[in-house]
Amino acid sequence: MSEFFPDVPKIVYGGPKSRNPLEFKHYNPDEVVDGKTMKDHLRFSVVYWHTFKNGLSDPFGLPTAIRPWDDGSNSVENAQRTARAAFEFLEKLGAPFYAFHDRDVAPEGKNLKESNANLDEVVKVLKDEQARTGVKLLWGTANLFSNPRYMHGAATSPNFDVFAFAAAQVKKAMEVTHELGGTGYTFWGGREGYSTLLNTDMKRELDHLGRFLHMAVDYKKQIGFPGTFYIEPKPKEPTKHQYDSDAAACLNFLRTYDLLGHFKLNLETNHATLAGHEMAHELEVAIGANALGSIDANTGDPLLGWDTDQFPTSFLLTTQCMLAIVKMGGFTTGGVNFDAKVRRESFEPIDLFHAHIGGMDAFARGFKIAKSILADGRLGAFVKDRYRSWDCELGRRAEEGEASFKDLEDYILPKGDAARNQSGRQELLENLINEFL
Ligand code: XUL
Ligand code: CO
Repeated sequence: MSEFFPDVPKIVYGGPKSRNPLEFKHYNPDEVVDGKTMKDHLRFSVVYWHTFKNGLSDPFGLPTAIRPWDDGSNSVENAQRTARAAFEFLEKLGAPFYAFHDRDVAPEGKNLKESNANLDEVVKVLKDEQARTGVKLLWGTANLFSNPRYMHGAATSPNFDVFAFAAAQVKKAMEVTHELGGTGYTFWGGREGYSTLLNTDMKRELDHLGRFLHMAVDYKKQIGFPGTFYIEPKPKEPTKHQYDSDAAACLNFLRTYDLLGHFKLNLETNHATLAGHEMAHELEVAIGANALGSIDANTGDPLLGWDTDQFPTSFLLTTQCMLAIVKMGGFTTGGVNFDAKVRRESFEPIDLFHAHIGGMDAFARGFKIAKSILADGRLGAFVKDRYRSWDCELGRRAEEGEASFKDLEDYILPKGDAARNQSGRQELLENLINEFL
């Protein structure tokens, strides 16, 4: 089927020497690494909202995107045609997964009943297209931020009717995600945060969010949805402060409300940098709590202070991501989900292919570099050796909670000022990473 991208062939692996912009240079889906194909290691996913629905407007200008499948109407037919275009794209790209918000795939009706019926009509097409192509749903989610009803938040709205509406919307979004065999369901905070503390009872809003997520956990059990629940941190935008501000804040929230056993984190690079962290930091925080589930792969612009959602092309960035993910043992239900959009000036459909091919290649290359760094072993050995002074009897007891301040005083007093440090060798290690890039 070649209706919407007639000039684009199926994208194949051409190898690093290929000069064809419509071939992969590094991502060879069928190549087996450690008994698993690259396709299964990386689990690439395309997002519906940016790739098929985003007109590329910005706060200063109108949409620029040419999207032949979209007639601009709010009709179910338009949504169904968009779904077919999406699957032609996914099939040609060879992406094994996609992700959506309920309101990306189907238009909102004049009430919830009509919106649900619209969704059902489009889900039929998605189901057929999934069966036809073998493409799977990585995760679904509900858009609890675009409609003006959510101006004060959804699960944290001061308006109880809005809380109830959001609950009903998530209930339906979970049902369709389950029906489509989604491997996960994501909760991004949307407008769960505040613009000013002057009008906000923060503790009460957080309690409401905790209750909301417990109801979601209960409903997950009730319908037998086996997928993973993800929380996606972001510090700001659209609100001044989003409650799920970073990985550590999310983990604290989940522990406080006794939800940690039910959620993993979906970490997004541009959200990490908005929070003042490197993506690698966020990954380490999540992995340390055994809570890394999936990533929204993108990158920000170092000179712009907002969520520019650009496609990741830096091998250093993808290497850092894949080092953490490989060390964790790889993805289970999660994947590399390109929550990224082409620039407003890249308005033609072909730009969507260039963007995804580049992102997939960057991650494939990062994956291979990470594997080489780990196989080389020098980096891991350096870190292990840096802590070797702990590998003594008292060090062991201190780590295991069996030593007191008095024990440590007894140990160190006779040594005098004996604490001799060694160089952290940051520059040496940065050079070592460059050996592999
Ligand atoms: C917003 C963002 C969302 C979530 C899904 O910055 O990342 O698209 O990934 O709601
Ligand atoms: Co995201």
